Amino acid sequence: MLTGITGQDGSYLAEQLLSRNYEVHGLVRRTSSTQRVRLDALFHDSDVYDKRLFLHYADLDDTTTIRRILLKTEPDELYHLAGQSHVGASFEIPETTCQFTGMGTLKLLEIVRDLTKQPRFLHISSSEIFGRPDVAPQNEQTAMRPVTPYGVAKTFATNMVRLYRDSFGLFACNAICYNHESERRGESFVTRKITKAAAAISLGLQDKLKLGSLDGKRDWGYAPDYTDAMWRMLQQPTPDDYVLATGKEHRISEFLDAAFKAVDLDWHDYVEQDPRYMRPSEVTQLVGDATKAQAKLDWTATTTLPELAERMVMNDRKLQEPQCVGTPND
Ligand code: G4F
Repeated sequence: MLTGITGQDGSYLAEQLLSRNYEVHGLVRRTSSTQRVRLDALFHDSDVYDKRLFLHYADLDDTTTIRRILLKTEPDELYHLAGQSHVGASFEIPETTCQFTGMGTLKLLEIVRDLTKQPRFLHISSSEIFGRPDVAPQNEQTAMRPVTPYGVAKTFATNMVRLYRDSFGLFACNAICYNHESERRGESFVTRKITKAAAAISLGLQDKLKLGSLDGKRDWGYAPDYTDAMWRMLQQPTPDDYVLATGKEHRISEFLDAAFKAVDLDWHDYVEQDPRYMRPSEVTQLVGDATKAQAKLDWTATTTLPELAERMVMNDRKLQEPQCVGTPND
């Protein structure tokens, strides 16, 4: 059972589980019906949809419906990936962020606690819990010092998962994920915004790219690697928390370099700063130490930043080419 099955991580995890012969169930919001594009291939595969992949309608705060679905489907594993995940937006909608990202997790844990057959539970936590840490790189023991509403909500949820594991004996794990991107990344996150713009500019469909602060550095990996680690976490003999990261910190300008280089352009000619995309506060020095995941899960993030950027730009060119009339860069 997956919450957030229509998102980037949910869609990759669903594919990986299906390829491992799982029967996969996903919770979807009624309003997310137009957001199923990432599941399109599975949805239109008559051997998969409604045979090995099942979707159920339930909002994260609809505990009665979720309880009913869990009682009926009796999942072995429950991957909780849903929530308001945009850090910038969390400053605009802190209550909604805490309601879904924080309380949504607690409500699920409460339901699982009452089930006779309890599934193994995975919560997708975030490097945002570390906020402005004293140490770099961070590991599972690093103190949580969030500085964004999203980070505060994730800290609450992460601690609740630990509490339900320690106090109520749930097989509950936190995947403490650093930034992970892909061709399926939402278009408002900085990497996808950049790759989509680089592709559009190279096709003559866009002139400028407006961004917020370029001072940030991130530890950026490739999303399917991270969902694979999530599955590995639930196959362990005991529940635990794991940092999932590449261990490499890059500036936003390095991602810009790689993305625009993939289409033979120089980003300095196109990028403008726009205060609308600046945040009231920013995390710093977020870079993860995934030694434990490597040792216990036999997992490492392998995709490099230039590979990731190029892959995303080429995919965005393919998606936008049909809109392009005439020769690119005429
Ligand atoms: O792409 P971002 O929005 O990612 P952010 O804030 O690091 O959060 C992502 O990663 C977290 C860790 O895994 C997740 F928990 C979270 O759910 C999400 O997936 O922003 C990255 C950086 C920031 O410093 C931001 O200020 O890019 C900077 N930035 C500059 N211009 C921009 C923009 N970010 C966005 N979204 N849009 C801009 O125009």
